[in-house]
Amino acid sequence: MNPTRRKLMAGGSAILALAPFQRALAAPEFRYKYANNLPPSHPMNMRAKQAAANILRDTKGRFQLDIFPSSQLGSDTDTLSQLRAGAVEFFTLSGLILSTLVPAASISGIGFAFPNYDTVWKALDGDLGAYIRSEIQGKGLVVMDKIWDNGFRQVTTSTKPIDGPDDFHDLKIRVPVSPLWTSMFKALGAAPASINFNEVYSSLQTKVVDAQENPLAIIDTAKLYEVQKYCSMTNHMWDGFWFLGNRRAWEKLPKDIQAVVAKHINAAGIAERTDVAALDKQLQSKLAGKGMIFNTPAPGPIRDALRKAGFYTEWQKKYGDKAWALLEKSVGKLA
Ligand code: X2X
Repeated sequence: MNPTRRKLMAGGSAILALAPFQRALAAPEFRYKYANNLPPSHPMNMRAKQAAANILRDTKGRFQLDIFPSSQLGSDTDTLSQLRAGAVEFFTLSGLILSTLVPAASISGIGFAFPNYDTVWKALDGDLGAYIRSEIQGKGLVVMDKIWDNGFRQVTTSTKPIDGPDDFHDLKIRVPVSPLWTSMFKALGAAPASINFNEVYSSLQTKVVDAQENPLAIIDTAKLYEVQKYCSMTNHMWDGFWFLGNRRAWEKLPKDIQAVVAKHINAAGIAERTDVAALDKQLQSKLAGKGMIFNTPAPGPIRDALRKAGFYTEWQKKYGDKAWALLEKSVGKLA
């Protein structure tokens, strides 16, 4: 042990005096904000926290990722603007909401397109995902390779279960701010209201709307069961979060730091997919224990209602034949 160190260890006050100096030495060169709309207990935030720790370790303290869950920095709509302006460096956003900037990004949310997770990951880690990412990059944003899971979405209401397409008629249902969501629920005859996620709990509580739709992991972690009675397992669409970055902020990072950040973010995304799928299997009984009443309507009649309303042909036209062919290559004929 060198003499200085021995002296420091001998006197507690000397160690205390050194503490601020150590902090200054350890100050990260880059400190970036990552914003998202989900509660801290959701697997997305749990895994992001791990990724942040791994990144700090592997960059030897040069890069610190500060996580802002629960829309602390603003609604999704606001945060997308902040990301583009560089006020926030990273943001996870549903492709469906991102479609307000990148129209192609909502194609993964087409109603009843994906029968299961296998098909989802093959498409999103394959050609369809590559196409969507190139469209996102075309709008000047950075996007990580691996999309994170939100999940298969289920309908909750405070009024009645959804047994078939007729139960959607005039249903006051909250949908995220996205043309595809509004179009789909209008096609089912519902009365959708576009509301950002940070206002969903209070909108349900004050009965601005009677219903909403989200995967079980969100119904649980955002405590929507406190303000909703019925949960109908419609599995009407799959949804995922692209991990987006501000391009100028990204390009400021040295290549070796970029590589460490991308590696740990993508690995966390893969782990988060497994977490959400596992939760999906357990949560029905947990939520039933909290008083939610579950039912599972047949998907066929709801899908037929969408088809009859022209939903698939309308969106095929909007996305264009190239994008639609990439989707159908993974999931089969839709229209
Ligand atoms: O807003 C929602 O419902 C949520 C949390 O699922 C999305 O981010 C799309």
